[in-house]
Amino acid sequence: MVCKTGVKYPSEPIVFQSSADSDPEVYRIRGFKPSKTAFVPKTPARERTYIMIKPDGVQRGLIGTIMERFETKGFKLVGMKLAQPGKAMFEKHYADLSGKGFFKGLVEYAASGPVCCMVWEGTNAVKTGRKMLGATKPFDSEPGTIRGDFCIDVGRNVIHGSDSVESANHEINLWFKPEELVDWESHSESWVYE
Ligand code: IDP
Ligand code: MG
Repeated sequence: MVCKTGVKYPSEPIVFQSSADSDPEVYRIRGFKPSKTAFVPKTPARERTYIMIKPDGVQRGLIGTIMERFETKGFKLVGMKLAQPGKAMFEKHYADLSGKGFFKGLVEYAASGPVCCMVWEGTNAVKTGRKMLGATKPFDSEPGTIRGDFCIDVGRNVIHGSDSVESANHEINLWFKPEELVDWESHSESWVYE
């Protein structure tokens, strides 16, 4: 088998190509002709998610603690920066909530201090990231989740995480230039993935 494991963005499934067809020794040992059926990899596609520690999380010194959770989970950090872009950026970021009564306050809160912007990569990173964050309202968040452990009010819920692959792609493009994202191979890859 020839195994292609380079992780690309947007992520591609791992493709295995049989080399046995052209190898008479493999054919002799097996004793039967290799199947022509395509090999379907069982590993789901890798994803990237946009995670942002909001101004309250930054002010309260939670950057290290929150990053540690994603890092020790096994996700790979591919982009990170501190930013304080102003209200217009958050109006774009939260555009889908512009009709909500809390929108103005949300934008003011988000723009009130630096935010820590991150892109984390891994299998099911979007859905898993949401589980790690917990529910939007900290009261509904389970202990063990970030919001469940570190906050009380919905208007000060310390962290943002993309809610779908589509919005992750949109948010990553909004917050990061392509050259700010780093494609690198983690030495732990084979200790995190089967
Ligand atoms: P999410 O952050 O869990 O995706 P959204 O519904 O997308 O939740 O809302 C975005 C952010 O808006 C929340 O994280 C929270 O900071 C704020 N928010 C949501 N609902 C309320 C509310 O009822 N009052 C005040 N702020 C809210
Ligand atoms: Mg949301």
